[in-house]
Amino acid sequence: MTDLSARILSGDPRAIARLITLVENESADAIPTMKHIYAHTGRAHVIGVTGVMGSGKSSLIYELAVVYRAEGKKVGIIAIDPTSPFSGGALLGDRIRMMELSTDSGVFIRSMGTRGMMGGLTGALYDAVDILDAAGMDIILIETVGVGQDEVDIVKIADTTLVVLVPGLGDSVQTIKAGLMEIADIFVVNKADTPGVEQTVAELEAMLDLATAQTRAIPIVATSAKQRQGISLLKQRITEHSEFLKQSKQFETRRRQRYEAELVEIIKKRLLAFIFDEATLRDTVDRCITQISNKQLDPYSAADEILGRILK
Ligand SMILES: Nc1nc2c(ncn2[C@@H]2O[C@H](COP(=O)(O)OP(=O)(O)O)[C@@H](O)[C@H]2O)c(=O)[nH]1
Ligand SMILES: [Mg+2]
Repeated sequence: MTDLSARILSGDPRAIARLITLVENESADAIPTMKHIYAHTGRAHVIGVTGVMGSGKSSLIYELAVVYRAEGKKVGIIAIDPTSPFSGGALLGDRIRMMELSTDSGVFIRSMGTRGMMGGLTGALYDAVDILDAAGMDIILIETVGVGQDEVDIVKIADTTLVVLVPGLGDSVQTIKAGLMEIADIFVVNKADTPGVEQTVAELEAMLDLATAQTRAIPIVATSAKQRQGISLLKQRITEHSEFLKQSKQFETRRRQRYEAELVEIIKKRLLAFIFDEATLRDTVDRCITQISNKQLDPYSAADEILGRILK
């Protein structure tokens, strides 16, 4: 047991922050601790919150956290900020309200940047979730801005995925990407204090009626994070989804998918490190690159050769 492991398991926020920084930096120093704490993971309910910028994801997360805290639950929050190369650099707008929570010892808030990270954020995000889980968080909320692959990847990590929409974007529902529709376990129509909420909910309902092969009706919850309305109902729907997962055995299926994705990330990272490392196949890689530039070799054949070296 490393000293850091013991501190993580006791829920020490400084230790949590330090270990997340280590995994973000892909430091080998994190690995012994990650191994030690792993047996203590798997308890937390992981909630992914995705949707377009400005739809109120951070505000909703804040309000949900308040509701969970009122029940005595410990809450971990991870905000994924694709624009920030720095850890700890939360979007400014989120900060003011989140600051209020950050003085609560039952809440841990972390922003993780994706830009400039080799191989993206995914590996570090799996680790961060495990760290918060081992540190005793009952609920882990992950905010992702709905851009690129992020919102689709979130389903691999989250037990429950919330897709947040807002009224007043006219044909917003129609323009939601198919991928985003499919990942929703619960739809949230936030900013219900603004005009057009009924229409958006109706459009969503109509669209969900058309969707085929559903094993469960996808709930739609209208909320106003601003006026603190619909938050308890949203929490209730999340709890119901969690119960549904457990009863239908989908919980296990989803968790297995998450563990597979996590394993893939680790193996991918190690394999690439092995291939491109100075000490192992770097010379072969450099020679292949030279031959590729001279058109003596194509990249596929080069990959065959390099992988052949590992597999033999
Ligand atoms: N009217 C209204 N504004 C909201 C509501 N929720 C959030 N906002 C505002 O919408 C803006 C974006 O909110 P934020 O939580 O940062 O959205 P995010 O980008 O999805 O995280 C902020 O100015 C919030 O104050 C709501 O329910 N009603
Ligand atoms: Mg936000």
